[in-house]
Amino acid sequence: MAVEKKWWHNAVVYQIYPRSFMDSNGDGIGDLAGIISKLDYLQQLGINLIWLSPVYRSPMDDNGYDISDYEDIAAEFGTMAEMESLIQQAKQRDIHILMDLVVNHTSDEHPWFLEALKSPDNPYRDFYIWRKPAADGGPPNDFHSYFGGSGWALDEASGEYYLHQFSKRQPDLNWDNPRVQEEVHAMMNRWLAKGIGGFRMDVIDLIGKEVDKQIMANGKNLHALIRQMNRATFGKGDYVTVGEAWSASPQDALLYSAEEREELSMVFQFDHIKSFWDEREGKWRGRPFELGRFKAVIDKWQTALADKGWNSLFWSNHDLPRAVSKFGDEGEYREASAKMLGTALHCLKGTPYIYQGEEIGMTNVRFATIEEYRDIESLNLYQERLAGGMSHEEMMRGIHANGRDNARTPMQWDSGPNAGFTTGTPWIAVNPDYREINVAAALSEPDSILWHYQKLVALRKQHPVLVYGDFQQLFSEHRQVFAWLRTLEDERLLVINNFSADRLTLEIPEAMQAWHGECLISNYAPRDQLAVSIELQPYESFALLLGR
Ligand code: TEU
Ligand code: CA
Repeated sequence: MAVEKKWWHNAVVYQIYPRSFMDSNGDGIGDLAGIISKLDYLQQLGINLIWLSPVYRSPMDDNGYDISDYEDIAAEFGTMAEMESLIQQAKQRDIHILMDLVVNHTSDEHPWFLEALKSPDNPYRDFYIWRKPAADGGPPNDFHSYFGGSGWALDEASGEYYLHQFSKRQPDLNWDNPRVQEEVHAMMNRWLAKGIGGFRMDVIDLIGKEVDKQIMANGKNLHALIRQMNRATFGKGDYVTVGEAWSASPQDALLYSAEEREELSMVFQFDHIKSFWDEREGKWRGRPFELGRFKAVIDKWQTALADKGWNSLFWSNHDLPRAVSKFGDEGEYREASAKMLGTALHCLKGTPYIYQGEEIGMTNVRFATIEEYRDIESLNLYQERLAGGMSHEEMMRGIHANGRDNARTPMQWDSGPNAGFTTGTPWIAVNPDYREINVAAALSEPDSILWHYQKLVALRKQHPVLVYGDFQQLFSEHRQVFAWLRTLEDERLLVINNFSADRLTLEIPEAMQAWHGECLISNYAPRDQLAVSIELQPYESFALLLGR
């Protein structure tokens, strides 16, 4: 049985990291007014959903993923009136806003936590997770925070420890407490009433944690909590909900996203990213990209979800390196490979996400010193890994390749000072390649990556086969080519991508040699037919709507 059709199935999501998108007032920090000023640009790109990384009030220990008031806007980003204006002005352009729902943890400045700190009897104490010290007075167990050090922090006043999976300024909420559930649901409903399109749910796989068993992801209550949230909030309307789930297997993804489960619209999982991380050192000692591995992971997900669940498609986000740097070529073939990656992404099954700047082929940054970095993860883990014996050079290589600030340097709007992002001093330095790589240049070049992306976004609306077609991999043993066929009733779409800088000859099996049709998109001369063999250019890719 096919999935039930939804309005957003053919939509493309654009992710905005507000701090780095557009600064309207010269303080060096992107803001809501800056986003509003770029809505026409986004409308022209054709996207219908914006995932807005957090703009709530926050001490910004983790750039807003540490929230001290879910119902107010950080002063540096603007006001609630501007947020409401953004929602309305986007809607006039048929764009809906997905708010980032960060409810695994709050900031340590959230009033709930400030109350909880007052005493173990405080009514808010149980909003968080407290344990007595171990026999030696140290943390209750050896659970480690993702941002370095113990995942337990001592509250000196009471002598108890609280759990924080991320920084110690991000205490974990206790989702076993019904009052936490009620408060969060009520908050979500007030946001929905403002007219947003739904939520992207930060680390949602962690909320069912079973702390004493050290089970953090996929705890036993996880899916019950999500179903309950669905019933209490977004399930009442036609909203889009995206669950960030680093831990998800395809089987888990079906639990989150299968229609009849009444949980979420889709999952946002990282198998294709994690498969290039080192088993011990994680992303700080990444493995080189290898297409075979990549194809196997994508194939696994395309096949497993098929028409029972719904997946997100992305090459990058605010936690990851730039797509073209990771999976393509930053140098000679930057444009060709960025277009190829765009084509591959939009021709898979699921909902494509464009991370800000991807549509112009922005690249990783390589700051020379650790002082130029801003991300709490890179800064903390630099200290921790060096203390553990890793060399400065190796850790810097890890940060250059996979650090989160790669995605967080300012959006490159033009070739003027600070890439047109700010008239002041940007909170993090602009990537020096902005003189060549910027929106103004892309807009004026008919062949640019930007117009290629615009075309891809439009194609998903025009051809249901891109949205609903079955996925079948072709040439699965090939080491440089990733190709597939999408089929929907009598429509067939052939997609061929050369994931390498090599010119190569692709031998076509006899049964396919006569295939021909309409070339929907390509990054070299359009092709309208196959033959006994075809010569592929470096990073060449094309999609052919096959005729009968
Ligand atoms: O990310 C979840 C998360 O697990 C990442 O921090 C991940 O561990 C890291 O990027 C990989 O090394 C979400 C947000 O997307 C991220 O920005 C937040 O820092 C984090 O949650 C905490 O809210
Ligand atoms: Ca600003």
